[in-house]
Amino acid sequence: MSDLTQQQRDSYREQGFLGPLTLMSVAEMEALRPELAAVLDSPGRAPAPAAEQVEGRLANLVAGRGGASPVPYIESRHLDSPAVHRLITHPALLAAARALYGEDLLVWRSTFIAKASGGPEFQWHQDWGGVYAPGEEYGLEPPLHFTFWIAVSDVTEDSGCLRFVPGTRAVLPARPSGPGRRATLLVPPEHVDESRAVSLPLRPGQCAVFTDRALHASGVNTSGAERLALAVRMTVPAVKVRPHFPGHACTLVSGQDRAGLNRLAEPPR
Ligand SMILES: O=C(O)CCC(=O)C(=O)O
Repeated sequence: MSDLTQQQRDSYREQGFLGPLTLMSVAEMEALRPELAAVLDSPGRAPAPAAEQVEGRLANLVAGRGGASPVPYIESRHLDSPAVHRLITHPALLAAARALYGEDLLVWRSTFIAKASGGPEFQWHQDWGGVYAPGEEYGLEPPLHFTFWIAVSDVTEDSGCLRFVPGTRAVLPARPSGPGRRATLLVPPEHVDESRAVSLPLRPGQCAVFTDRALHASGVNTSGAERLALAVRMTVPAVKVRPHFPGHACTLVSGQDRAGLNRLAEPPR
């Protein structure tokens, strides 16, 4: 994949998401898998959150860790793992990101999302505002971010692929999924026209890119195998990012940081 076509760029602006985009072959991603599995077996820099913060989305991500917080294992591993850093700076990903947002680009977060066999659905939501508690500021000023969601395993209808309602650009009403301070904000069914929803299955090594207002969900994993993805959260240097754990820093992945608003991380060795 090189730069995107004008039609792909227009479609992204119109629909709020684009994919599948192919970063590498299935064989190449499968060859990377043992290295990524080793990363997921050891903790990185992000500390486990306080108990009252392990709600909603995070609770869904507790897969096979005996109830221990998954956060140190899945959160922003590009800060300590060269293999994950190579993924977030993959030339094809960056070419697509530049075609959509210009030369200067930051990764402010990445998260491995392991949906275990039998793992639950993610209900309809927008990433806009969903990272922090209702009433709390978003953490990005101004609030602009977009996600490259990379399939590490096969991501099929059965394993709970992403689904989108195309063309959602408005910020929709949302309710917290539960009582926790950091519960995911979910869009209630009356604001979701499921009849228009489209599924986006991905082969290992493919990705989708979506905006922070893209209305998306994913189904229960009935495939019998773990569904593994890496969600790469990006923005531009003109956005001030609130550090979300001690030692957090942004990573400049393309161009220059002419704004100087954020602490920048060196690539891991
Ligand atoms: O991995 C999933 O099933 C949902 C992911 C998602 O909602 C996101 O990355 O914003």
